[in-house]
Formats: sequence, structure tokens, C-alpha cells
Amino acid sequence: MIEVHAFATPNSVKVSIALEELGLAYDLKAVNVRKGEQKEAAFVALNPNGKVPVLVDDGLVVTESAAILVYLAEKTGKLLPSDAAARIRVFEQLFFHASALSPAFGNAGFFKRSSPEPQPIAEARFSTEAERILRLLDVKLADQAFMAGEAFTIADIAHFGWLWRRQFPGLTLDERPNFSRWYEEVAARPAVQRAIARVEALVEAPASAA
Ligand SMILES: N[C@@H](CCC(=O)N[C@@H](CS)C(=O)NCC(=O)O)C(=O)O
Repeated sequence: MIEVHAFATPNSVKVSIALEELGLAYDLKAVNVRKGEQKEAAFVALNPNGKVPVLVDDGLVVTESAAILVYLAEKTGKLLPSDAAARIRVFEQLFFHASALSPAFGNAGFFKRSSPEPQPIAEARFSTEAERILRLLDVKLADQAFMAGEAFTIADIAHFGWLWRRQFPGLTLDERPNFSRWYEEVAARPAVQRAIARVEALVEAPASAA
């Protein structure tokens, strides 16, 4: 069975959502990042980068949430269009997520909540960038139902992970009507709700890093 090493985090939940959407069975193993289990030897042997999520499928180890989403979509032929023009829209959003949205949200949250000392310039820089990205996607969603067009794809799953945890960087969708409409629609999907429940349950689960 597919194994997923994860926690209740923005990047982890994406993998669980994809697996639930695709109807694939998986064994979810808790790596408690609040206790630093992602830096323990057993886990680093799996992912030298020391971060969740990691997926293991029949001995194949896949790291990086965007790569895992592509792997699962290609394995099943779902959630990623085969038509070249539609497919590249999904990849645009995945790369945009990994290089822009995810670092902006993560760093805005770090400088707002976790930095050992206040760093106002860094906090402002990443918060401003995160707001700019929200505005950009809100405009996109005025003209299309989902992030990469009219179909729900792994691009939506990627962005949803961080939007689900938007309180960490102190962001809201209050002034973003198109983004709010998209978020509510994705959050209401039964597979998304099952995935969130499963990763949230890891917080209480006994540690099992690898
Ligand atoms: N680019 C990676 C980022 C993974 C990542 O930052 N994971 C976080 C949790 S969402 C983590 O493991 N943080 C603990 C750490 O960095 O030590 C991906 O998309 O999978």
C-alpha cells in the first residue's frame, strides 16, 4: 500500500487530498514536525531534505509535494489534463505555487509568528508579496472556475494546502470574493474534508517517523 509520511501541515494535506480524490488507499504515518521528528535519522534517510511530505509507492520514494501530485496524477490519469494546452496551465500553477505562493506564505508566517526576534522589513516584504499573490489569483478566479481553467486539478490541490493554513501568515480572503468562492467550493468536497480529518488526527497520533 502507498505510505505517506506527513503531519497536519500545508504541504502534507495536499498529498492526502489527492489520494482521497483519486480513491487510492494509503497508510498515513505521523512525522511530528513540532517535535522535530523530520530531522531524525530514520526520516532523513527517506528524505535528506528533512521535510514532509514523503510518499512511498512500491519502494519508490517521492519527495516535494508538487512532484508527488504530478506522480499521483500520472499514475491514475486523473486531475491533470492530457491536452498540452490545458496541461501546461496546471504546470504553470504548480511552479507558481512552489516558487512564489508557498515561500511567501511560509516566510510571512515565520516572520510574523516564529522569528526569535522581530524583523519588520522581512515580515513586511513577505506579507506584501503574499497579499500580491492573493490579489493576482483572485483576479484569475474572476474569469475561471478553478486555478488552471474550468476543471478541478492538482493545481487546486496545491494552492488549497496553503490557503487552508492562511491564518499562519495572518492572511484572510475577506476582500477576495472570487478566491473565497473557490476556497469554499474546494473545502466542501468530501475528499478534501476526509483528507483534512486524516492529517489533523496525526497531531494526536503516537509518533512513527518512518
Ligand atoms: N517544497 C517542499 C516544502 C516542504 C515543507 O516545507 N514542509 C514543511 C511542512 S509543510 C516541513 O517539513 N517543515 C519542517 C522543517 O522545515 O523542518 C514541498 O512542497 O514538499
